[in-house]
Amino acid sequence: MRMVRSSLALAATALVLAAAATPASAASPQPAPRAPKFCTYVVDTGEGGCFATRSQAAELGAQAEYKDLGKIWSDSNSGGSEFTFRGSVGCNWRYPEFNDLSKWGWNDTVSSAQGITCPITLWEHNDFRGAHQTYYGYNAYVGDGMNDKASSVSFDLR
Ligand SMILES: [Ca+2]
Repeated sequence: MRMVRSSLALAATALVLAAAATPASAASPQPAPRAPKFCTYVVDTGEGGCFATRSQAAELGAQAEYKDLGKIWSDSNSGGSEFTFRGSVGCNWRYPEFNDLSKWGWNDTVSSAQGITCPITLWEHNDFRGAHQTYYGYNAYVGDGMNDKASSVSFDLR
């Protein structure tokens, strides 16, 4: 999210101008930043949720048989909110549960990604469609081609 595209910068400028032209709106023209959230989804059980702290998120599905498949962040350099995909099945599997990031409010916002147990593939559209890119290990920035575009995630080897 933080790698601001020029269209977003223009929108912010328009907001400032609109606020200046309206005497009643003395509040900050910038929307307040959302507090970071830490989300976990356990594919084996279907349990998922977002929490205020990383340790709360880590408790969800912390059983030994579950592995962290990979993580995504809403900002570059693992900043902003964090989402951990956890499961016991492992790699080379297209988890149908991960076909639509908007289910968790994560559509078109991923800016950094980490393949942990598996490489992580980001897809431009939901249901694993459109442009896609596979990331190995930690990537501080997913690149201009995929920034703020991912709508589904898979862990299949490519
Ligand atoms: Ca998208």
